[in-house]
Amino acid sequence: MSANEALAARLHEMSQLMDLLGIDSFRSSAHARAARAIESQSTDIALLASDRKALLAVEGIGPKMADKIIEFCKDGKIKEHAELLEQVPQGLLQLLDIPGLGPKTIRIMWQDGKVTDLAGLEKSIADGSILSLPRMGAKSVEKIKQSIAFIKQQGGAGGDGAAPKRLWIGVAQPIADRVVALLQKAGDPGLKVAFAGSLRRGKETIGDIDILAAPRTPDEAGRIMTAFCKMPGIIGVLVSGDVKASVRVGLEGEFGRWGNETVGSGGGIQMDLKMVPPDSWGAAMMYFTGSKEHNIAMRERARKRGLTLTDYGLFPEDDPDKKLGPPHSRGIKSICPADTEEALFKALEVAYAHPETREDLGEIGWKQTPHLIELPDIKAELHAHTTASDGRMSIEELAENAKARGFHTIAVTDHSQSSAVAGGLKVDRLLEHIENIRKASAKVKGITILAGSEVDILADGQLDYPDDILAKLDIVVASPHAGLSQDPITATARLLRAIENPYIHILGHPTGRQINKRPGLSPDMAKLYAAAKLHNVALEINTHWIRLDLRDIHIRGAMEAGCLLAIDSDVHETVDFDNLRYGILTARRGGVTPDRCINTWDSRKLHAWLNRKRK
Ligand code: DGT
Ligand code: CA
Ligand code: CA
Ligand code: ZN
Repeated sequence: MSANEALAARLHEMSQLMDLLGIDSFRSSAHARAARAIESQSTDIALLASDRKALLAVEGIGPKMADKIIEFCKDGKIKEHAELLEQVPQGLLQLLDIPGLGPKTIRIMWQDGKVTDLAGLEKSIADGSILSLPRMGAKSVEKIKQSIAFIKQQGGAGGDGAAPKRLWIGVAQPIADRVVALLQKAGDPGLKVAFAGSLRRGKETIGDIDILAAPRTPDEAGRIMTAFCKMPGIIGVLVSGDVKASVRVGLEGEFGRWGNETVGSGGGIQMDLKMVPPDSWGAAMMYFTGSKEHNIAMRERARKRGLTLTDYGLFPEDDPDKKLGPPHSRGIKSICPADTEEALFKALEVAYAHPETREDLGEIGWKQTPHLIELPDIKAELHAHTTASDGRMSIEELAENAKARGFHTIAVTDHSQSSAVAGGLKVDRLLEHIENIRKASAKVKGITILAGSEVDILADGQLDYPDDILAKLDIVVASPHAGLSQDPITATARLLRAIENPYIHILGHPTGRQINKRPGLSPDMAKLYAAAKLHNVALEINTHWIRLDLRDIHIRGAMEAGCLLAIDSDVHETVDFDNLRYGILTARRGGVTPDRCINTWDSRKLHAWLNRKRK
């Protein structure tokens, strides 16, 4: 966990503790807002907190909050947090891990039902006493029961209080693709079926997979439901009804080098299916794509215009207190077509926001939709390994693969001498390798093969080959591999020194983080962006789903600072090329336009740019 994540989690918990204690909701939501603000900061919080003014400039952080943040950075804790914690039974916090149970409901269970932990909650369900609590019907109790079963299976809440693990996008996506295809086949031709939720927004980790389908007849709906609940790979059906179901499916597939990483994720992922009427497809996709924050802001926008936005369409607001039930259920018609998202955006006079940008980070005020990068824009792979170091392909195989993807350029960038475990090349072997690359290049037609290296950035920022050797390479990707627990100030100096080297083109996986595994470096990103821009170095978006480094919020910062980006798959074996889609999603989340990504440039422009550092 990075310092930012740790602080955000702490503030988020403070907000939940306040809700549990019934402290006024204004203070609680101020803490929740501050937590979100810190999560989306690309600068390490310790650096930010060293300048109170910079901290106060962050939207969502006022003077009192700033003091708490500074206290956290100095002492590693917040006194008020400890005081809140003392007033709440330890076991209640466990209950917060149960999906669908919020602090306000838990407060009622505690105050009125004397529930103080999971065992107490299970008991009150078993003896039926929970039903005497306000707003607790048989249906909501059944939901809670299912959620408890689910979370126990996931290894959360069972006592260690650990939240269930979110799954890498690269593991969730192939499962979703398979299920979408399966449901398509179960329905009649032309059936609308798609994944929504965090997966459609391209988030780096996925809590559960949300699938929508729009059957046109009850018979078609029945076939879809059966196919979903009986599909191969199912390990449990949690809920099943006429129009929705939740199941758990096992993990599957070929995960390449990091295949064993999926062990420990509870062995599966939850998948929700929701069936919706075809004429409200757009409204349903919009609602279930989220994010929750985006939805709330869109609904607020509708409300200000005297309208109600639901998952069925856009309606005149006739029931502000929500007493009459959803408008569509009362025969009221949507004021605009609701079968596409575009129609709804238009009716609300909001520029269309691509799913990857729906996080309530300003997209609702856009004058026009940005032209975001797309997969077919990518024309070159500039970070790839061969059997000379730790890759699985020869130079020629690699080049043929790249050519098959329609690329005009492939860069061979094997590891440098200090990466001994990855078969890094000593200088004499590198020189020989360059010769081999030139020979392969003469043989394989129709693609340019560049002789490069992925050069280690040593702990002090020196590169792993002397300058006269770097000068012989067409392209240099410099990346940190070791010493990834350095403090932010040392890490900043290290990466800046690498960027200043006159031979480097790309800063590879700049932080070295690995999702769910290690936080990596937390350099001062603003300084990194400025230096990269000044020295004409592209910052990499490494597309492997375990890295996705730079991450979305960093990319956003780099775009705002005017940097160039490189979207590279760090290819070791054929399947790695397929990770490009995750890099593109992440890039789009960061607002990357094609012109700013060097992999989209035509061959002439790209090679001219590379050569500028070789004269
Ligand atoms: P995840 O599953 O944790 O990776 O994240 P999501 O975004 O897929 O969240 P999920 O599966 O709980 O819900 C799917 C979408 O449904 C979510 O993005 C927005 C919508 N949604 C769910 N709950 C709420 C809610 O309480 N309020 C609003 N406005 N929208 C919600
Ligand atoms: Ca989801
Ligand atoms: Ca869901
Ligand atoms: Zn590499």
